[in-house]
Amino acid sequence: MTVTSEQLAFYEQEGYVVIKGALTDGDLAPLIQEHDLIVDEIARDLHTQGKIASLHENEPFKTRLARIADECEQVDGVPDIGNTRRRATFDFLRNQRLVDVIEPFIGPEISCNPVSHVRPKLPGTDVAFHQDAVFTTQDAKDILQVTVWLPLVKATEENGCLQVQPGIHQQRTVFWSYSKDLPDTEPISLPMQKGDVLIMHKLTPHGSGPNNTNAVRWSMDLRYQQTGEPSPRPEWPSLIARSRRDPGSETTFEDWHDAWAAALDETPTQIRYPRPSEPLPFEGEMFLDRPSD
Ligand SMILES: O=C(O)CCC(=O)C(=O)O
Ligand SMILES: [Fe+2]
Repeated sequence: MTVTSEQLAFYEQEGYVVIKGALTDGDLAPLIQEHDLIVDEIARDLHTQGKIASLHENEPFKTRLARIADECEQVDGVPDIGNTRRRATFDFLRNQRLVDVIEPFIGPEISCNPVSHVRPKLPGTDVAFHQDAVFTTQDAKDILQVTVWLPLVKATEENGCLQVQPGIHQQRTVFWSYSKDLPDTEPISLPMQKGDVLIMHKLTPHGSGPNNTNAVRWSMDLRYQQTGEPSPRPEWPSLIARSRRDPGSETTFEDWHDAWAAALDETPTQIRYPRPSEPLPFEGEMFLDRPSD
């Protein structure tokens, strides 16, 4: 699937664009199966410890973790990508159809940085509005980076699909203390089907309302940037998803796996970097410079 010039223009204007049907069920199935297995492992572990009475084995992917969480308060998610470091997840981060969608936004030298997550949004939970530009060291604050958000189950208003504040990126401002400073504009909801991919500017405020269903709104939120630029979280590994200049430099599963294991040994929990206390102008490139078409 190629991204059209209309979609690129929409992105530059609005600060987000949904590419419908960018991925196939076959692209998502291994990732979903892998997370189904991760949930199964969590269930067996808690059951062995006597913390849940049932394995909830007959529940499908979209509800099983919620039923486990109902029984056991300590369950509020699953271990993240770098902690589990599984092969289908790695393969997905480099999925050619996914990377094809990203290339028009940041160019052909593409890294996935470690501010990338799997997110099982449980019933009742929401996500406060923020810009992704705030999750960074000051060294990497100006990099060109896109957020790639995609659902693993259908995302609806009812289960708390993503919401964005269109056009705010054009203020070229980082609202570091977002809860007190973000502009107060009406957000729009972005219901999405499995296979749809949202590309979002790092200055676009977004969040999501409460999940008012009894199922889990599973999604991935990933960050891609140009290879060689500073990482917003340098203590954890990035991976080279595509290099047109030097395909041999693309990261292998084994290297990615071992880099995460070593990095988490050193720095097991996320560092929260100091943030400026006031909104500041964004000083990086807003968009990829591309020849006008
Ligand atoms: O999935 C959500 O509800 C919010 C995710 C988010 O903040 C992000 O993808 O950057
Ligand atoms: Fe975010």
